[in-house]
Amino acid sequence: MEYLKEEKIISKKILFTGLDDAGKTSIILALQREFSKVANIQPTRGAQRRIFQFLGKEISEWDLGGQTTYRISYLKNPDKFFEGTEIAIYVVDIQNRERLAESLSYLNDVIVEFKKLQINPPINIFFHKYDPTLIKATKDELETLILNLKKKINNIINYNKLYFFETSVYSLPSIMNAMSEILLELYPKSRLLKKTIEEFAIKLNCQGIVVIDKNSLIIGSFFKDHETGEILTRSMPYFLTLNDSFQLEGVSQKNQDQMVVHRFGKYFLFKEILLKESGVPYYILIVKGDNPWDLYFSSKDFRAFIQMLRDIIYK
Ligand SMILES: Nc1nc2c(ncn2[C@@H]2O[C@H](COP(=O)(O)OP(=O)(O)OP(=O)(O)O)[C@@H](O)[C@H]2O)c(=O)[nH]1
Ligand SMILES: [Mg+2]
Repeated sequence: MEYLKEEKIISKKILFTGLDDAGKTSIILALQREFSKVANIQPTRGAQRRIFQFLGKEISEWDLGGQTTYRISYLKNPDKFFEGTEIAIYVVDIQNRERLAESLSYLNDVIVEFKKLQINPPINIFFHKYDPTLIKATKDELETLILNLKKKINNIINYNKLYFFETSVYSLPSIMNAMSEILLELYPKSRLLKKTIEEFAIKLNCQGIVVIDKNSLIIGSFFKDHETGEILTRSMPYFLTLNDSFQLEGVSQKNQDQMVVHRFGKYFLFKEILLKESGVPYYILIVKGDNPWDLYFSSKDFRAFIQMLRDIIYK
């Protein structure tokens, strides 16, 4: 009880809700790069909670299993399940057209409970299963569907903080970008992080930088242009996965280890960075078009940059 009380004060509650089979748990697992679990996913039983760190603060993540019996119990006990929500993520399976109306109706039920509890968290609606293959086959149809859904939601639901995203577990950047944007909103210091990263990139003539944490959440980035941003965000999950696989194989990662990929005449440099002894690792991916790159991560400027990140995140 004491623990719960304390947790309530120090951690921020983020709530995943929506119908069963919408893809909530898959999104959470994909961010953790638990792909074998994503492939064998089972319906979530009741409320599953996990605590994780984001920018040095605790986030308490609630994944509410969406089967009817559970949904009824959440609506009956809103103070147990919805109370204290600081961010809500409402997942809609856009491929299941037959259940769209049911999904919007439950969204409305959740909002009614929020209002009764007198809480007003941002509700981020994920139009999920917006798969790359589907976009290829039926782009116009999909766009019309999303547009109509947004209109409908805005018409039938009276809530001042609704935000929309299109996501798919088959496009990791879609989830990474959405979740990062949503979580960074919680941290006023995220603007300072962005500025620091930008200044460092310009000073060292980098074309792009992404700083990301263990949960695939982007904590800041800078891109010279849109194309560089696309390449970096698209390749980041693979660098992370490759890095995971080295660790799984028991290959110890020494501090000076880095991965370098040469492509399009550019150097992509990836490195794990520890901002705190025994703390969670962060990762940095840099793209530089020219030399010198070999001693890059041991440069004085790089060390100063890391120190600045450390100061912003932990002080
Ligand atoms: N095509 C496609 N399928 C997905 C996507 N995300 C999840 N799925 C599939 O959707 C099904 C349900 O996924 P879950 O993550 O278990 O859904 P959930 O919302 O957690 O369901 P409950 O726990 O019952 O509330 C699984 O078969 C997933 O493989 C996606 O982006 N695209
Ligand atoms: Mg689930």
